[in-house]
Amino acid sequence: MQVLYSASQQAHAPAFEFFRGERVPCFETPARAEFVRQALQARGHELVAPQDDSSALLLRVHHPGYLAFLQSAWKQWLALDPANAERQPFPSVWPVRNLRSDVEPDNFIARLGLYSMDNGSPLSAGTWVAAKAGADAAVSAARLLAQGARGVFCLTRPPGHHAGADVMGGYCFINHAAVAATALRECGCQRVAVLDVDYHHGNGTQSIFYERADVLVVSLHGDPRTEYPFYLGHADECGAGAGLGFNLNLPLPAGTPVAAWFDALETACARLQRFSPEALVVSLGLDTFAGDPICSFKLQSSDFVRLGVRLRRLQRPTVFVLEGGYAASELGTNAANVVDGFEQV
Ligand code: SP5
Ligand code: ZN
Repeated sequence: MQVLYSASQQAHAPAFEFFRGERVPCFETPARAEFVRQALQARGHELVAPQDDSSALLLRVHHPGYLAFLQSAWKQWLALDPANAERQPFPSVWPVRNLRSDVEPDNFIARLGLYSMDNGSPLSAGTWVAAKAGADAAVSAARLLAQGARGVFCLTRPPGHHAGADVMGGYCFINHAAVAATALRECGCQRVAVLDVDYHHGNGTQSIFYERADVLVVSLHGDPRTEYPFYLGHADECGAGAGLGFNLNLPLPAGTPVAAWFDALETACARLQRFSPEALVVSLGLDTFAGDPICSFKLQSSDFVRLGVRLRRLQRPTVFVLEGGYAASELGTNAANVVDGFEQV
């Protein structure tokens, strides 16, 4: 399988995030992509550099004000104080409920809060460059599918599925899966489906397509009553307006056994087949792995082969977009297992 990879995706390298009130080393590291790259190359998959510029398409997924902020955020942070080069900005105030989000404040931290859903999306000097490279990869992947590829893998990081039209969150800045789906629609696919198998609900992807019937979003994830992102991902969220019936959430309790996870995958696959998409985007979070340090599903490395086999049986041209997965040293094996399962059938 062709693997879209850009070395720019390593440019996003913040040092810290917050966990239980402490500043801890980031779980989402450049090493993750390196493990995936090495494993895929070792199994004979070909690395391809993204050839497309996603700039125009990005404006169909994200709001211009958000993109402008993201693109210049580090420069703005340094403008406050050159010593900030060695520090990280975190939001500390958010325009919740009856506060106004229609006026962009002048204060940088206030703008960061306006465009964030949490304090869990650490920024660094290379964040924009890395996330943009992921978007370029997503557009290139769509083009490769349009040219006849059956499967393409986007080795994106930072991940993307928590990023909404105008908000970053959960280590995500640009929603690469949404970019891929939008690019596929543009390539002439009438119906595109997104299947999100990350441990966490892909709130950004759901929100972006919530009122659309041409992009079905199906997600299997930890129940938001106990799991991040907490405020979206319940089973009664079915889409709205023209999109009513085109969003399916399958929340599962933390600790769900492997057999029950694959049962839910069957439910997801049945909905996908009824929709009969001309292309499929898989938000491939590998944080469902039993060894993941921040998640609580139980998949073993061999289960990722089974996932790949099942996805191939859908018989849809498929773009895999890497999302979460924090057991870094096993991430390569798990990603390559999905790809090999997909190509085995
Ligand atoms: C893309 C992706 O996987 N983003 C995940 C963001 C999760 N951020 C919140 C982390 C909360 C960690 N809770 C750990 C509980 C450990 N028992
Ligand atoms: Zn996740």
